[in-house]
Amino acid sequence: MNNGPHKSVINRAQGPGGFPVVVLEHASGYRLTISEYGGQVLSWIHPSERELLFVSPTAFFESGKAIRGGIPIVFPQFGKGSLPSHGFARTKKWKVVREQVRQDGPVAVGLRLQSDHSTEALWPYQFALELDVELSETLLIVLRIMNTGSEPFTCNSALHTYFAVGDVAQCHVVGLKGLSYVDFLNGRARCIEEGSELSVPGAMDRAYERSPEALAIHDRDRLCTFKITKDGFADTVVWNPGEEGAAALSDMPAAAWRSMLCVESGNVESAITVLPGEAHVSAQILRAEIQQ
Ligand code: TA6
Repeated sequence: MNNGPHKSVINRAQGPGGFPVVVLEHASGYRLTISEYGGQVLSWIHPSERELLFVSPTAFFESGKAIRGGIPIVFPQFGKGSLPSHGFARTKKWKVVREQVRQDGPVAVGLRLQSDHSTEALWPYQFALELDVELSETLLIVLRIMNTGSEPFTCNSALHTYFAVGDVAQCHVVGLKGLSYVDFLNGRARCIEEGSELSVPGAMDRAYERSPEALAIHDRDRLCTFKITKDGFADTVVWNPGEEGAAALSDMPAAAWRSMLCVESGNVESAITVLPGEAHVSAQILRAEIQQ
């Protein structure tokens, strides 16, 4: 039972760039904003009014361009390749297909994206994606990838979460010890994570393979711990562009590299194959614990 002073409610609004957004408010005081463009969570606010996700102050909010921050949906390709970087799902307009407001449970919204001529011109398969976002004292995101065609397809998927941190150099990630990872900043060298706490003092771009269901990010600067629980996402990507990398991005100030850390649940090194008529379901739960 929610005993918070707030009421659970869902509102529609116009977000940055005029993109329609859905705003979820939960009785616990947590709030969330999701953009229909990209099906992208843009804001997740703690009851203390602290923003928990990073969105670049110079992010683009223009059709056809990816929004730098929040929780971009990566599909059907991770990273660079024959398709636009991280695929096309994050630059398409999704449709709100479900809203659920309960005073004694999560507030939820469902969005859907299905293949069309524009996607089939890029990637010749029929699919439907459904994204379920449930806000309570945690943030649950479920991604269903359905094969609505007659041919099997193989794809990547990821929730490319940009966590807001005080100073990334004072953060570390726990749960990766002993895992094999691909180091994208070192010619895709395969290495083994030796440490029980991964510090991110600067640029880093690694895909940890077959990572555990539970990981944590400890932000010693803002006295905040993010707990990540995942299912159906085999890998975890840890990315920070560093100052030079951020300076090379047209939608991120150089100094902003310190204020974010991407820890992404994904099927990156382990692509997924979906047979006709079948669906692949993956989920991630985020919890923020702030030491008051
Ligand atoms: O998730 C890490 C990564 O693949 C990095 O290599 C970097 O390219 C980042 O994603 C951001 O990609 P984007 O296409 O959003 O600029």
